[in-house]
Amino acid sequence: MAAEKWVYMVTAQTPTNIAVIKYWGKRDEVRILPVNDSISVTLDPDHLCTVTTVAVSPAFDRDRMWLNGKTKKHSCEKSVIHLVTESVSYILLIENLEISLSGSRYQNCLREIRSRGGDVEDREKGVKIEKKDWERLNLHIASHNNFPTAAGLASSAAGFACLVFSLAKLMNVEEDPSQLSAIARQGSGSACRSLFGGFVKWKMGSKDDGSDSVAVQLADEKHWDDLVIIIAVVSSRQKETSSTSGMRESVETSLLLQHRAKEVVPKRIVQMEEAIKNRDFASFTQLSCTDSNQFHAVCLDTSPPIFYMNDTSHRIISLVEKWNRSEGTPQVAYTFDAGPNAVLIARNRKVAVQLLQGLLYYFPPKSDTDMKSYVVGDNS
Ligand code: 2P0
Repeated sequence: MAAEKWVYMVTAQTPTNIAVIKYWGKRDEVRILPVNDSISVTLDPDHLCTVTTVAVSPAFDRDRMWLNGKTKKHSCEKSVIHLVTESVSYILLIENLEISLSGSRYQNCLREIRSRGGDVEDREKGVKIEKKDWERLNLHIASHNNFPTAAGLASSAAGFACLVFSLAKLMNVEEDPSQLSAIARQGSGSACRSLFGGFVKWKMGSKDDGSDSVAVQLADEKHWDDLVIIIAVVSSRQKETSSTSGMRESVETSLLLQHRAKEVVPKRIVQMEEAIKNRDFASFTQLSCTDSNQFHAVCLDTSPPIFYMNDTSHRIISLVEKWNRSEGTPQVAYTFDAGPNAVLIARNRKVAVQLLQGLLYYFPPKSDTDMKSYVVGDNS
């Protein structure tokens, strides 16, 4: 490795994903192995996503990470780290935004990815890194979510998927996305599903080492591109019970979770795969809605009970249920993660427009700021 003070970097952008058959509960907390399979849809990368720049240099004295620095392009302020790739120029304000990488989830991801690093050579920039160098070279990581962190919008899914993906590119790791998904899974379970677009299944696997607990793509993003996803942000506050501690308490105390994992989800997974394959919106809606409701029932069955949805969430469910019944055939599917925000999946654009009109009528924004809270995603 040359002794020059070069910096070599890669920037990646990764979307978040929304589960339509939920992951809730681990059988192994360290390796992050789930108690059931799950299925998700990955959002359009231009909407809810994480952008991460990873950089390596012999000048870096330790691994460091900054989260959610304000992106500010073409500035040269002192407290700024300027990260440039071929296509993107990012400057992240780093003051007070450094986070610790000492947690086992970060350490597991970094260790796994470093051990798979390959040779990298960029003659123009004078960069020559050999496989063995990855163990001792230090990394700088700057990551930014374009949506509220830890508000039940799967920020950790996009975050860890993007971290693993960008590091794999930086280190010239020659693994396929499923193999990378098993590394991202060790950062946050749901992250493994964000390594693919379209519809994705996270197979729980059966091996103790987790090597078969990976994500696979069921259908790509073009397969069912009539669907429009609207996220109604009911609250962007951080949730009171983190998913990690919530699911631990559910595993320890909820009998419904045991029944769900063993008896209910395996059948639903088969039915959901079939519904996606056939673009069967009626079955898709029925499965998504009942699975979301059962996940929240498990939360209520947990001791002490966990409340992720609020009155507004419940009103949105009633509205959608009434509308679907009045039309005779489902128009909109709903699903709620570990928070009160509604993820609404309209069968097509026309329905999405009607849905937005309905939301604005029944939940009129009180201010311009509220208006901006209607975050609209679209997977077409
Ligand atoms: C899901 N959720 O399938 C479910 C539905 C929330 C409700 O995956 O402990 O942040 O990092 O593995 O991945 C949220 O859990 O939890 C989640 P960890 P994660 O999307």
